[in-house]
Amino acid sequence: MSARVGRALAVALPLALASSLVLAPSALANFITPKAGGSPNANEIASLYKIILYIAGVVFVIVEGALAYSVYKFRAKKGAVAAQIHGNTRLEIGWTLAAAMILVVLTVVTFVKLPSIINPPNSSANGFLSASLTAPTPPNGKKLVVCVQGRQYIWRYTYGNGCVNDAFTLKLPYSYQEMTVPANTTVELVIQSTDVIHSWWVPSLGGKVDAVPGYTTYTWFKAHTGLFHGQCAQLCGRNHAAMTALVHVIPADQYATWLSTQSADISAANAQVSQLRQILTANGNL
Ligand SMILES: [Cu+2]
Repeated sequence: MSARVGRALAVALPLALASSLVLAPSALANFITPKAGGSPNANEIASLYKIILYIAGVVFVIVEGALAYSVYKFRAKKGAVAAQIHGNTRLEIGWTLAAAMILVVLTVVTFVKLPSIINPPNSSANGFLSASLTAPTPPNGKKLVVCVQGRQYIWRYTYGNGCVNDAFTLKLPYSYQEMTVPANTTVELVIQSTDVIHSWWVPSLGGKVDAVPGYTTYTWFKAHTGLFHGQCAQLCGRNHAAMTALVHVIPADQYATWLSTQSADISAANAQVSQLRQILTANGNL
């Protein structure tokens, strides 16, 4: 390789590396950065991730650029004798301080962003509202509670206050796999598991939250209308891959109708089962 080609390469390679890092987030949206756009907490997670990614990218380019430059500039040459260097106090203090400063910046940015990821906001004025006192609660206390129960290998959703302890006595409506919730409403998810550890994860609607037997965990989202796909994110057994989730966000003014239709469908199905049970018992087949 001639010296000119080598010099050109020494410039071109770090440049290519830098531009691929800078352009990657737009070209590979949702591939190397988290999905967002469904809920404020998902958006905040994505923006925090990007800030850290960009800072890390700059550090990576500087360090790798210096490395590539040094490898090229100080490569073995005939007859050359390597310089013997025994430390450089100013340089060492410099990069220790720089690294410490970067950590301080990352810590401050993270703590500034965390509240908007953890604390749910109020539902919008056009949301579907019901009040409850359990955590996590928006400032005005108004939210929709949905209990999410993981079991091998399906998600069950029970809708409304009291879904943790009184779902049966209150005859609360429920559904499997597909959750239906109203738009612009702060939805609190109360997450439990009946068997092994599962993990509730709908990327566009926020972070992953484990469903752990014997414990109750919480998360929230506040979404616009649409369909949001999710997947159990904790290997929970041989059919783990089939444990998908779908969140169907409908306009808030249609929600009451959906709830009553769902309740009516459940009652009708239960009535059919009781009827069948009576017939089978009468026939001596049960
Ligand atoms: Cu699972």
